[in-house]
Amino acid sequence: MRNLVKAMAFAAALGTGGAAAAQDDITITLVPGLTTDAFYITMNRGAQAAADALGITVDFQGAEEFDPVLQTPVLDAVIARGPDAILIAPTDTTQMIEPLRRANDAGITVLTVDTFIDDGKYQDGAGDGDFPMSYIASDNVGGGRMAARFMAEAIGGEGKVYVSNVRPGISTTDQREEGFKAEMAENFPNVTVLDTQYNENDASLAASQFSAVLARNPDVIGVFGANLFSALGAGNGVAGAGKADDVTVIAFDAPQSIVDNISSGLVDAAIAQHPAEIGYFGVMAAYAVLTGNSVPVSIGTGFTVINADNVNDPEITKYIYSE
Ligand code: T6T
Repeated sequence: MRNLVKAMAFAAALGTGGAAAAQDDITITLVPGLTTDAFYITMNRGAQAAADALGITVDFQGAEEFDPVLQTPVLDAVIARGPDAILIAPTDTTQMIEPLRRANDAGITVLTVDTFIDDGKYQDGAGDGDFPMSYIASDNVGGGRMAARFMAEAIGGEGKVYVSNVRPGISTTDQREEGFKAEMAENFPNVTVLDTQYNENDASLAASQFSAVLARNPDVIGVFGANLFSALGAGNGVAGAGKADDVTVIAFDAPQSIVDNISSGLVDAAIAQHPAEIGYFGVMAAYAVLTGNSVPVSIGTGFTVINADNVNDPEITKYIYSE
């Protein structure tokens, strides 16, 4: 197996004082959900910081849209180049299992960041997608629950809200919706969660969906945008309908555009993930595996909530995603 050979070569190099040469030889490819999303650009920044610290090479190869049909050929090209490890945000829980198995079968160490395949519980002997070594990500169910609590508080614990989401089959956004609905059902029985609107990561579609929901439900008072594009579109839709004062928008993700919407009062709160942390610890975990160390099967990263009270605090603004 390629990884074992690498680990043995590395161990041998350590013994002869040649660690730097062996480290230089390690290559990891980070495959994001899509390349043009500030979330993954920030994740790559963290990954590069870890690569610099370790003296290894991490490259960034992805598709321009969040789509398993587009991610698969990118992944196949990466497999053909044969990095030591692939850190990937798989764009579908089931459709990316077989493409990733090809990487694993080629002897490439696979770890997933942000999203997972199968049930996300790796190395437990169960399921088709058990082979990745670790999953490094936010607690997305917990983040969805946080969003529900902020929403419920902002709307006084009652009224109609909905989730603007990407599409079913994406682990992160599915889990955020699950957490949001579970929290409302358990603790806020007077909040009605209307049907989810799926926008395919298209902020314009998410904006027009707000108008359609408003036409059917003139008393809608809240939207949870379950990722960057959903939240941006929901905010634009609310603004376009002249409802900024009446409708609460809770955003998942924190690019500058969402933060600007917090400053203007359009968005009430953003749950910022820590994508740089995901990239940093993803690379560190891959490196640990490649050098013969064991790693946790799951590594949880944090959140920072941004709202009008803290939006100018430098300790908070450092979590705004890079554009
Ligand atoms: O919310 C992030 C990421 O966590 C999710 O998996 C897909 O959407 C984003 O990249 C934001 O656009």
